[in-house]
Amino acid sequence: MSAPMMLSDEVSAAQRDGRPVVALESTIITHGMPWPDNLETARMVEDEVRAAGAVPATIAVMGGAVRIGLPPDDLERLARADTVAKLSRADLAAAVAGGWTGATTVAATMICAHLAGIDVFATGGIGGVHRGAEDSFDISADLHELARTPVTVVAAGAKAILDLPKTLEVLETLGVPVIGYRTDDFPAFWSRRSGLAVPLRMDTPGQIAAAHRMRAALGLGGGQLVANPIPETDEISESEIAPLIEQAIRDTAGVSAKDVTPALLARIYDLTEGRSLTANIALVRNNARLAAAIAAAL
Ligand code: PSU
Ligand code: MN
Repeated sequence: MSAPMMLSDEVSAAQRDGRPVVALESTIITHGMPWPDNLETARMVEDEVRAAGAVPATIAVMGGAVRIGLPPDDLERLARADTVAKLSRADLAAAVAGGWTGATTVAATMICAHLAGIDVFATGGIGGVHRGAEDSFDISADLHELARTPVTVVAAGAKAILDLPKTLEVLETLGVPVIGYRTDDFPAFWSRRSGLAVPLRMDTPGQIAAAHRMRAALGLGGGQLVANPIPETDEISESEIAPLIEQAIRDTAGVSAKDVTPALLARIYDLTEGRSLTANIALVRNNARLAAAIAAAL
């Protein structure tokens, strides 16, 4: 049995002609941003990829198939829907087999991108080790996926709601290359710097593409995390956001499992009066541009 997969016309044409393709996730649309900013952002991010000379492939599960590239109507349907499953490796097959509508997280998007032969993927920030994970054991499946699926993921670091030192430790344990793009400091999503050293640094898309190919040549398997800091003009400083993150964690006590990240993002949106969303949009667009350049280099 082969995977039920449906490519958009735009993506099939690009693959036929050997043009660069960038995968985009859909959980950020359904669980990461409010309507209608979510749809507007999804469109802007796709346009950012196109403007940079690549073709966007937004990934989701709809109608019993893995969808690679969503035509405008389906994108809008997904963005408007209010009962969409948040899919990771554990529930991807159940969702496709069961005909659910589901949004793919970083982990599930990597799996689907790889199935479709797409090497590069842009998102906002990956999931990681939550604060208090020593009690809750809440560690995102995104980290394990980076260790096993050969896709290069461009993100503005890991979301600052997480325990960033522990997230970097787990990435190191799992053998995931964490590459600072033109930075020596691991970016903290809304802020450019976390104060933590990033293990590797590269300054050109060509270097990142070469490292991606070399992992395959060496038989290493797994992906790479490219940590691309939010543009300076859009960042929220660490000193401003840190107390709001702590407040949001207190306010969402009792939320667990898959609901943790969406609840924290929504609370921080309120506490920053929407500025966290403006920053999130800017950083995703910035990641889309870099991902397109890496895909072109590959
Ligand atoms: N990047 C964003 N916003 C998001 C996400 C990424 O800017 O909402 C999503 C991704 O889909 C990521 C998920 O995989 O958050 C992490 O969820 P969890 O912590 O439950 O693994
Ligand atoms: Mn979790």
